[in-house]
Amino acid sequence: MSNEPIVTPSRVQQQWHDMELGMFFHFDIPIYKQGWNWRSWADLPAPDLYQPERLDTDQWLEAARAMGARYAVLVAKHCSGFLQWQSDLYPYGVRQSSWRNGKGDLVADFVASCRKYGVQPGLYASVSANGYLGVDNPGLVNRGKGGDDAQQRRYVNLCERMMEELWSRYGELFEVWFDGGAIPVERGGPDLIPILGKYQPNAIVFQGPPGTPNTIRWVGNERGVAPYPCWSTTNRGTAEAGTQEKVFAGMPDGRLWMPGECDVPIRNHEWFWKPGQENRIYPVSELVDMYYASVGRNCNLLLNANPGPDGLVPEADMARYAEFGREIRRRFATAVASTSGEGDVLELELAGVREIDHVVIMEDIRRGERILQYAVEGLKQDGTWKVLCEGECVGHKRIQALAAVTTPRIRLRCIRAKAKPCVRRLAAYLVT
Ligand code: IPT
Repeated sequence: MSNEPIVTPSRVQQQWHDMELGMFFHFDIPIYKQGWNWRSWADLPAPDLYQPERLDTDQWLEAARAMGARYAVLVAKHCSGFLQWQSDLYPYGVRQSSWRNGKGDLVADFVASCRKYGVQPGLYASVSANGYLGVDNPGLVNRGKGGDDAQQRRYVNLCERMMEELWSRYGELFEVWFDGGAIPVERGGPDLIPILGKYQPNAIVFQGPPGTPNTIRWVGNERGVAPYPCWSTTNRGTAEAGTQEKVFAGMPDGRLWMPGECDVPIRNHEWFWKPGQENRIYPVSELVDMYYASVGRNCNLLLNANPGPDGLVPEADMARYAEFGREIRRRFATAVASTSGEGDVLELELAGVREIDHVVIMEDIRRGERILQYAVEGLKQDGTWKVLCEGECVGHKRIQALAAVTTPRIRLRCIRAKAKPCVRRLAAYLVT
């Protein structure tokens, strides 16, 4: 145990952890020009191609609800540079399309549906790439090479105004997403922290520029799998830190609360709709594995939806979200028994000799991630304890499947901790 103060999440980060599941929505003009690559830096899809004729964002939110997502993040501007709101900034967006006579605003529809469904809205608008403006990672003009200060300043100024539009028009946003992060101002990046502070002080920010409050981080892959252990604390986000696995795993003694979010497409490796890929939708068993490897490892799972050119989430995908949501509820709606408490050892009576095959542990993260190593043990008939599972990080939630065991009682034994463990919930389940 050390005398360092224990790092804790902000109030909004606590809310974010409790949500556990979010739905990502990838939709952009390139789905109307299959095969086009924004990095060709030519032949941009003409705005008129954008015709989501049956657009119904309520149907999108039905998908989120069926899965059990409590927040949703819409791609408002992806790498193409096409703006899916009524922007005044440049002539490439919904305003230039004949869809809804140039009056359509996908962001407005999306946020309204989120509010109607009680799902917290979030918006993705990356500043690291823009096909229309010739910008590429890490957010530099000249296709990522930079080298033109005046042009870079114009781009950065435009980004700031873009975010001002997006963050000021649609009410409170729960999450703001920077794909690939945003380079710091000193390196030619946009000055976004004051704009966030002005319009969205409470937003959770994925890969915000260094110094952004309420930041969350990437886990290093788009497969829905967090490393284990995966601490919420770290010293810097992945955006500027490169790709070392140890950064993705966080650091138990990190100074910043910056938990991991696992973003993953539902169609293997495809974020955007493509025709004839219903056979690539992950089966429920794989989605459940992802859930265990994300929510079950102290992260949130942001599962993607890819509405098609008609503006609807395809039926086959809809069915899968519902199936996935049902399976999670089936597994974890009812515990055999649960308890909470403080201290190095916490016992859980199972109300008789019961069969169990899963344990779920949650720390009271308002007091930090205190547990550094633990074992869960079951009482045997001879009165001794048998180790059922072990681990390091618990944090918001740890889910572990066990070989089925019959026992009257289990206990959580903390082997190492930063300070007295505070367990919000220790629960046992019989899932299979
Ligand atoms: C990748 C970015 O490099 C990373 O910073 C993060 O934003 C991630 O996307 C989110 O999925 S790029 C991707 C092609 C791996």
